[in-house]
Amino acid sequence: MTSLTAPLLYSYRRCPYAMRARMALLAAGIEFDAHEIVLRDKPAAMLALSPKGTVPVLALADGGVIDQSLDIMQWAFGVNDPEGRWQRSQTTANIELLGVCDGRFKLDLDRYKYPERFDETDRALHRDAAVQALLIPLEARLQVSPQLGGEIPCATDIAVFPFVRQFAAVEPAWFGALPLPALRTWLSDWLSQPLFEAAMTRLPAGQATRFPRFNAAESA
Ligand SMILES: N[C@@H](CCC(=O)N[C@@H](CS)C(=O)NCC(=O)O)C(=O)O
Repeated sequence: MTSLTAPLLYSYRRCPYAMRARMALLAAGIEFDAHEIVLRDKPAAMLALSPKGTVPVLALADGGVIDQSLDIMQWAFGVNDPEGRWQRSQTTANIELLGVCDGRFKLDLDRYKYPERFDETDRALHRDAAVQALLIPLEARLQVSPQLGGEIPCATDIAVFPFVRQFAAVEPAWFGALPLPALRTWLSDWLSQPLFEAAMTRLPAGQATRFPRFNAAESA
């Protein structure tokens, strides 16, 4: 592989794991190239770096490869994290919440959103289980403070948000009627954040492109 001048992120715009990685890279002010992949036709270069074939994959200029979204977030905030987003995310409560998000909640979310992929006939069961597993505990947390990081966001907010967004978008009216007001406020705040908008920039598929820089100060 030719040497990289900037980290290269293999990404997929709508993937919640890739979203959290892009948001962390942008929040940390890291310049990176992104290669928007087509999931059914993954680039050979990406598979050579990470044969498990999931995005995101971050190829570093020093030859290192990081192929788990949370590890990419940790790496990004390890480079630059003036607000201490990573360190403030490392509470027992936040680590447990993230474990539920990536575990039980994701499993139920997939069976609720894509029942046909799982031969699932009772998607409401998974929808309700997802609410119990993550959304109700999230509501309890957000009743106490506006962000999982307290008054300002931490890495857990960034990591969990794309998954709650995906859940809410399956049946917006049903989600909107849930007795989860603090969660809804948190979600709509994140949906309108310039950081999220920047992370959702559309790039041409199939090639590496410099990801437009995000300047938090300019966007405030
Ligand atoms: N544990 C991985 C999970 C990543 C993942 O499952 N990404 C999905 C897209 S959202 C993927 O690439 N799936 C492979 C496929 O659909 O072929 C991470 O945190 O990065």
